Formats: sequence, C-alpha cells, structure tokens
Amino acid sequence: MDRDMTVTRCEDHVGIVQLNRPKVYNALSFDMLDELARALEALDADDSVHVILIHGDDRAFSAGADIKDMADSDAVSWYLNDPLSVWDRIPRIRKPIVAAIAGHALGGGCELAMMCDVIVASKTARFGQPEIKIGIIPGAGGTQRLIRAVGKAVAMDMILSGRVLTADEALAAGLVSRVVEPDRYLEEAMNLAREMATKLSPIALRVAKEAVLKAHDVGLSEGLREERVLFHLLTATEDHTEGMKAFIEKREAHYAGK
Ligand code: DAK
Repeated sequence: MDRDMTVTRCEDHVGIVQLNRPKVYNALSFDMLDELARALEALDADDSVHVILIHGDDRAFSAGADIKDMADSDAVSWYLNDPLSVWDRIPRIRKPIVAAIAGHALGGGCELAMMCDVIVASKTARFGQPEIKIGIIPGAGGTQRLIRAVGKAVAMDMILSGRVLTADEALAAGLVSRVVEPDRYLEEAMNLAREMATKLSPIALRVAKEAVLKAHDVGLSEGLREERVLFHLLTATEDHTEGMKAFIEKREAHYAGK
C-alpha cells in the first residue's frame, strides 16, 4: 500500500490528516479510504489529541471515491466484499473533526466533508454530488446528510442535476459555516481547531458532538432526553468544576479532559 495517500501529524493537541493524491484531486481509492479510517481511529484513540483537522490541497479536498476502483465491480462482489463499508468507520470518530476545504469537494468528497463537524471553506471550494452523471447515486450518506444540511430543495437540485455549489452558495445553504479567502482557509481552520483543542474541555467537546449528532437519529423528545443525560454526565467531570471556577476567578481554565 502506498503509505503517502494520507499524511498525519499532530500539533497543539490537533491531529492533522492531509488527503494526499493530488494528481487525481485526492480521489479516494479503497486503499486510501482504509488508510484514512485507520489514521482517524488512531487519532481518536490518542489522549493527547483533542480535535482532528482534515484537509486536502488548494485544488481539491477530494473529487470523491475513485471511479476507476469502482468501475469494474459487479453487484455480487459489492455484496460479498462490501469494499466501501470502510466509510462507516468515519462517522464513528468521537472527537470533533474540523474540515478545511478548498477546490473540489465532490461525491464522496462532499460526503466526507459532511461527516466532519465544522467546515471552513476557501472561496474556491465547490460542493457537489455529481454521481447521477455517472449513473449512480451518492452511497456514503449523501442522500441523507445533504437533505439534513441544506433542506430538500437544494439537496434534490444537487443530487438530481449534479449542480455544484460555490462556497458562498454552500454557506447560504447551511452546508458550511465559514468561508474565507483562499490563502487563509487552512490557517483559519487550524486556528479554530487549535483554539478548541487548547482552550476547551476535550470531554465536553466530545459530549457536545455526540449530543448534536443525536438530532439526526431521534425525534425531539428523545433528543432532549439524551441531551439532559449528557449534560448531567458532564457535571460529574473535573473539567466542569474547573471551567466554572475559572470563570468566577476571572482566569483561564486548565482542562484535564476528565
Ligand atoms: N476518481 C478517479 N479519478 C479521478 C476522479 C475520481 N473521482 N476525479 C478526478 N480524477 C482524475 C481524472 O481521471 C484525471 O486523471 P488522469 O486522466 O490525469 O489520469 C485527473 O484526476 C484529473 O482530472 P480531470 O482531467 O478530469 O480534471 P478537470 O480539472 O478537467 O476536472 C473534476 C476536475 C474534479 C471536475 C473532474 O475530474 C470530475 O468530474 N471528477 C469526477 C467527480 C465525481 O464524479 N465524483 C463522484 C465520484 S463517485 C459508497 C460510498 C461512496 C461512494 C459510493 C458508494 N458505498 C458505501 C456504497 C462514492 C462515490 C463517488 O464519490
């Protein structure tokens, strides 16, 4: 396996994963997906990492699953081997994931972005689910997550016509939360990830992610119940005591993550 399809490093409690197949716009081959899932799982298990950052390069976050990998598969081998089940491992990452996106975020690239928790986009970013143009539909959650992010009208437009959104359109639609100048997207995303990783309680971050994502799976009353339980859990942490004490003493909090 080519070991450089993803590059991982850590800085200021931020685990950084770069997608690195620039010649094919970071198209996600089976091997690369496996490497990505492993890298994310390793960072999730590393106590020194509080927040994860994923980025591609200035031309592409990712142009999606590698079409050449998928082209020859038939239904029986898909069923028996389920080569893309590796995608299921990414939403199981419990630490917050910040995505820094420039250029193409298409198909599986857009779906990967939607599996992240905060998206910082360069003005050059382009988001689309163009699978319909190659005779398939989104397969890594796009039909489900996109509608929750942008609503039916825009989701149907993108999925049925292959329409690609500009960064500003994605911001207006609610797909991303920040759009910045092209030369600043990575720095802005890193600053955000660093602020979260060094100034906020790592356990509260994980619990907050879990609570928000519950809203995708359950109705309002069950979601509210879940939020209450998770809130109560946090009141048992040292970080909760430290956070409130630091506020009252007008000083910065120092979180232990427990
Ligand atoms: N796969 C493989 N190669 C790709 C690629 C991709 N998705 N996107 C680009 N490339 C390659 C091109 O083949 C070309 O390679 P060479 O010919 O140089 O060897 C190189 O990258 C440069 O591409 P272009 O020559 O096309 O460059 P342009 O600037 O003209 O166009 C583009 C850039 C990104 C607009 C264009 O390449 C493009 O439309 N790419 C395809 C985008 C796309 O259709 N993405 C969706 C792929 S399907 C599932 C889970 C997930 C999925 C499915 C199932 N299950 C769990 C069941 C996901 C499916 C997908 O993502």
